[in-house]
Amino acid sequence: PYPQLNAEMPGKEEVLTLTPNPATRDLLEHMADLKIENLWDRFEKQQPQCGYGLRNLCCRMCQWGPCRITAKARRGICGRDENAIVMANILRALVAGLAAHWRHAHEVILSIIAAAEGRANLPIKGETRVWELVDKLGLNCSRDNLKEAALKVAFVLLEDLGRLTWQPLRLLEAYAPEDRKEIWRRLGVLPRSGAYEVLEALHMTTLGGCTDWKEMAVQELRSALAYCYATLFTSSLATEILFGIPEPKLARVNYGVLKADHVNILLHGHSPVMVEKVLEKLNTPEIKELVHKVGAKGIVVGGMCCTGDELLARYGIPTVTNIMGQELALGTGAVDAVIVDMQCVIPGLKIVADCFGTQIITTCPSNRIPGAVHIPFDPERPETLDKDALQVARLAIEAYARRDRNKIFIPSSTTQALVGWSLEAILERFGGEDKIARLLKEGTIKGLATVVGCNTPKVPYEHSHVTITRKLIEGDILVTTTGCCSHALLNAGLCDPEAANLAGPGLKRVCRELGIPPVLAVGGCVDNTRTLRLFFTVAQATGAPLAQMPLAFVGPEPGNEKTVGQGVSFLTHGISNFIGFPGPLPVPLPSLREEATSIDDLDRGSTEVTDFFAGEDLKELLGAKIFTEPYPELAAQAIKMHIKRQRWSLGWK
Ligand code: XCC
Repeated sequence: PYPQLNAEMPGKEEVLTLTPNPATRDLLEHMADLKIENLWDRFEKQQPQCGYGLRNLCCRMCQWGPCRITAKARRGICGRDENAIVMANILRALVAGLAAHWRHAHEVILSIIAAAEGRANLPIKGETRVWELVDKLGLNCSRDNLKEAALKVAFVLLEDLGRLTWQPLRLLEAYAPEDRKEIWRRLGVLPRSGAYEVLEALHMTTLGGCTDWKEMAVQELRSALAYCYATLFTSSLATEILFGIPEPKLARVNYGVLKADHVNILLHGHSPVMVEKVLEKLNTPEIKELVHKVGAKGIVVGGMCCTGDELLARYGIPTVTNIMGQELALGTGAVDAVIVDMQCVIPGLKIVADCFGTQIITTCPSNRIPGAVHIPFDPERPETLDKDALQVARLAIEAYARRDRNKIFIPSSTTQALVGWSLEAILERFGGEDKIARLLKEGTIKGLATVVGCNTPKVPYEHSHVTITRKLIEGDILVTTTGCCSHALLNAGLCDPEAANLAGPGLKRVCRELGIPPVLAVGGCVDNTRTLRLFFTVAQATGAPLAQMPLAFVGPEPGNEKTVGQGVSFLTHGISNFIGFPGPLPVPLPSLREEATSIDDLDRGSTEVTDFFAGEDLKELLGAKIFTEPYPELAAQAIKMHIKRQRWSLGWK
């Protein structure tokens, strides 16, 4: 039998001690007092988790199984070995994440089409982005017809989502650095489209399909490029076309933004199209009158997860928390309604909502929740969008009157942040990419790291995100952030210009001169492309190849299947990954390290696959590899060493 792993999993006590946001602690204790269950309670009940599953050594890809690899049974029933099983599991996780971003991109692109054809009452605010794409894609458009241009761009993006015959991705051709394209061509990993690569990965991994793990690894890289250019770039750029490119602005964040005597509405999910409309409706005289009628003093809108990040970046709408804080937010008893779109809305949200009479409104047909009110947005039937958004707004306000308001507990803390760091905003504030290149070369800023991703109950909540980031900025490394990690860093005050005090001398000086924080919140997870484009631009300005630059992708608390593609996207560009426990790769688990000689080799999961991604093979092919380190202090150390090594290789002191 495999050794028990639960000894490594943090219990509630450890979470209470280490989690950096005092509001989290207060709410965890408050919910325990009220005897309301949350994900930490369920996590405890799941211990010990399956050792085979933890190592990706369990195969469930047919109905002969499930099979698992043991010292006695070295192969599954069909004959698959551990390498093929592990690689297939990782590949399937990556394309599941791809499918999620694909659906997000699809909704936003169809919304542009509806807007441009005049069928939806939606704006096209990102004029600059439309013309940039027209030029980069070489489209033939008349300069005085924005709608026609947006329509043409949208159809190209749509093609990248779904093309089934061989042709390289248009967005990859338009945005990827030339030296990278050459490497991908040589490796044969250029993708056809988002949809095609998902289907091919599923096809390869089904019973009796591909059992050569190396070919599946090639499909992993190909799928990651589809993920990056066909779904992340498309979602991010399409959203900018509709709603504009964010600019820097001050905001307040954290649970304390909720107000007991206001209607508190949380917006949650990823695709911000419907909620943009709802925001518009919340400002109408009709809704304001309703607020007055239900006896509230006003409306507080707060954001969660990536929809929250989008609205924070664009409008400075306060964010509250991330995926693992969603039950805690409702645990305040102050939330009247949560309007959700797609992804990362956990079922536990509705369970806590029912304890307080909070109204949950679902707006995406893919994300239904039993017992929630469903008012769907369909970009192919956008005629009812205004009416539906008004109805959503009305329901959210009316919930205030119905709810029991005796159990409200709002932790007082709020934090200031300077947000809205689109690529353009960063370049403008620095005075261009050449300035950033100079600061890097002379060593005033030692490197650039993006610290991103989800949360996982397998490490003390938000502790890794905040600890690593603090250490990096102390070491003069400028950090960008998105997604759930950004909520941790925002609430910890690291996105406040005042956090310059926590930075090393070089970074501190730069932050003070430019009035920026040492951690730049660039948006939702699809906006990792903003960081990627920043990396491309700065590398080009220094004249160094991407793979030699002092850059890092850091995902300390991976949770969702979507995180696999994020990391591998950066990897394909020659940017090494630093992943916390439990990474998507089967690496020796902490409890096993000391005992590594006394346990069966298989305890590592698939050795060959691990060696490929975390060893020198991939480094040789792509110039980057995956490091896994669950302990945040050690992870920060490893990242700083990596940055140093990269600088040495360039002859930068
Ligand atoms: Fe979801 Fe995007 Fe992960 Fe957070 S970070 S858990 S994917 S909300 Ni994107």
